[in-house]
Amino acid sequence: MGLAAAGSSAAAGALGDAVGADSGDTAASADGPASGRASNFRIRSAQITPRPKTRLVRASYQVTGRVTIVFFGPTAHRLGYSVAESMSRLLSCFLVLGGVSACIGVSQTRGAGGTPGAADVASCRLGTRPADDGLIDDFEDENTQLNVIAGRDGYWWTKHDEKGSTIGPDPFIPSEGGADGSGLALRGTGKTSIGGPETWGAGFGVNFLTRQNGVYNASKYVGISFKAKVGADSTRQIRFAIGDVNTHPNAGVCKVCWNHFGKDLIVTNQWKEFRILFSEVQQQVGWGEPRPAAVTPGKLVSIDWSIAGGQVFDLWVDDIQFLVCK
Ligand SMILES: [Ca+2]
Repeated sequence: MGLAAAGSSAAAGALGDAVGADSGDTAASADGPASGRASNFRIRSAQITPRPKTRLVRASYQVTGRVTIVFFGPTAHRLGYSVAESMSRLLSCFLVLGGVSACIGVSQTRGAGGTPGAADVASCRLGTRPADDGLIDDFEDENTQLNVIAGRDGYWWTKHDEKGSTIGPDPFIPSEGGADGSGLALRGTGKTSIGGPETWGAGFGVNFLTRQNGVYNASKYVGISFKAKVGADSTRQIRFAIGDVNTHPNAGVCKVCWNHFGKDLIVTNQWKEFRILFSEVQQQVGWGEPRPAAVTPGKLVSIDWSIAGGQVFDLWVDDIQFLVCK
């Protein structure tokens, strides 16, 4: 998504950062300097034109202060709401520079430096709901394979470092006592060691595909939800992460792998639903190569829940689903 407004380069720059704008798909025209006061801006006219043979539209907004904002962006369908709405929101972000952070939620993000595989990340103005074909697993079938839906066929696995960290049960099968009164959930228990960089802890997760080197196209979804709780004596600090084409070694891209896009969570003793959008997950700071700006939903490899070193853990998850926009 590109946006630029001549006459206020600082403002355009700030917005460019917020929406991941790229100079290759932006344009601007103006016949005079813009006023720095947001209250001076009003939309005078708008023109939205589809660009033939592309998935883009060209939106031109004439505002007071004699500034024309020209916007090239994806079709309304791709972002899940109308171009007019998105433009209005972007414009609001532009006019109220203090609200730049609010712009990020509607942004697309391009991989830094043209990183291979970096792609669009959308989020939802009206919230999310489980996708009709979004169930990853509810564990009620008692097996160790995720639900075979929408091309997914992977199996659950555990991981732990070689410095003494543990995880069970073995075999790693669903345990009785699911969320919302259901029969089964996936439970991982163990203890992680304290030490140097090789003491990275333990966790469990699933690859979407059994095929080696397989990447799963989840671009029709916007995130993942799940329910989770921890046992009474467990750490509450859990990291949920999504491995993709740029972070998982199976995809053959990363030089420093395993820094998946994720979110650090506090999980309580009561079942609670977490909704994690692709637009909000981030790599951990300071390591990993490459380090693109966002996860690539079109090329996912895995999801997992991890416990860092020096913890006792008893983590339960259930009802794991892909999300779409409402
Ligand atoms: Ca269940």
